[in-house]
Amino acid sequence: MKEFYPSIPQVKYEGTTSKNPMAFKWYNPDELVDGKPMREQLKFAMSYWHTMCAELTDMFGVGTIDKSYGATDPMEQAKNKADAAFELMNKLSIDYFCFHDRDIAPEADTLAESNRRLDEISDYIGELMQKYNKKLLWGTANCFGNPRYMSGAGTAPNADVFAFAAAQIKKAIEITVKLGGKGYVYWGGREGYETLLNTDMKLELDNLAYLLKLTSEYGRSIGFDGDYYIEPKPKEPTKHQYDFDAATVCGFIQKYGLDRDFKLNIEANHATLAAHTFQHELTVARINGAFGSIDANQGDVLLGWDTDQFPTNVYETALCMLEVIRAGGFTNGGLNFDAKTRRPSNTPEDIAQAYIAGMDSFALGYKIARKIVADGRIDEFVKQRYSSYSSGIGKKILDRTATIDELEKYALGLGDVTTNTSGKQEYLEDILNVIMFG
Ligand code: XUL
Ligand code: CO
Repeated sequence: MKEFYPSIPQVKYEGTTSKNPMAFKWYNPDELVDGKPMREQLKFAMSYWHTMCAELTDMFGVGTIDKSYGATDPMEQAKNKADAAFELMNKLSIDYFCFHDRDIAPEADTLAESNRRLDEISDYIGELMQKYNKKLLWGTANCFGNPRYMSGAGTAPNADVFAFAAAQIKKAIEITVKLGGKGYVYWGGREGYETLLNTDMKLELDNLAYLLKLTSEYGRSIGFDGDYYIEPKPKEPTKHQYDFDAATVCGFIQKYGLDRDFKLNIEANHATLAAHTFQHELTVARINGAFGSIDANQGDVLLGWDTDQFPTNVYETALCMLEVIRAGGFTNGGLNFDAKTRRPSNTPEDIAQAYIAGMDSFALGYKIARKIVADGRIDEFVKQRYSSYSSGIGKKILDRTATIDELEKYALGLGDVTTNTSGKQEYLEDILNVIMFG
């Protein structure tokens, strides 16, 4: 079989003293952590759309990297692309991948022919999965790229578009099930609005919930036993995306009775676009019982859009992995690199280097997160901070047995509150630095 990445070697763990750019410094796939190899704890996934498809175009220029894989015929190209994808995953020790339907097989003029192409390519991908021992983390449908979706898919004002989206998602779930995927993502591509002057928000939200219900129930009926994920994002492409942030999505799935089936896929850059930290979004998901999977990337604090950079900020990866540990680790989810190199980083080696840096940053972040837990000072401080709820009036409040009259009587007897203690943020931040760099 043709080798697509001759300049990329089999990347191995060499430790932090290594100066070899094509080696892992922290990620040691087979190292046991808490009784499981790191590769099973972190469950890294390659995003097909960025890595295999996107040519690094931007608003001002065409692509800077060629992703035609030596073919002009679209189906031949799709097969070569699949060969290249598995070669790359293999060389980088990435066990999982994620795709949109249109990433793996080009859309045709009719839905029937698009579906036939998907059948053909997914057969081929299934063979490659066996050969290379790779797994599908999640599948999804691209219901945002084609002009038919210009005003949304499930939230489109045109019922024909709703029907088309439902059929497209039905097929994407079938392909996900066929390839053994344990996750199916709904990112609300253009599910949002540009102006309320032309928008019936209630109808759109009710329709969106109905689309999720219909398609997720269909998935269950054909044996999908994994998790459905909604991926929040506040804006881009639409001015206002309905799945704004984790809290909004949790409210939405609870309102429409979808919370038993749906969890969240939290993306770092989407969190910061919503003016939240990555850790905030993960915490909101966890406390709502909706922590599912992660799109690992990072934004740029100086830019107001989704830059989808490979994550290298270890402070962020450490706090992310702390939340993953608190959530009990990944079950069906994992860490999908929804990330791309910068436009001038336009070689295959740059792509490999970007994954190495991202995987190392998460492996290091995971190690730091485990140290934070083992150190125990931060958790202990938080426990102490709320200790007034472990006895007396506090316990009654926590047990929900306190009455309003009792609270009033108690408050009247206090004179004033003199028991507040410091939040010690700086002390905690210092502990974090000592754990990270000490
Ligand atoms: C877009 C985005 C998507 C989803 C899958 O910002 O994150 O790639 O992850 O549709
Ligand atoms: Co994403």
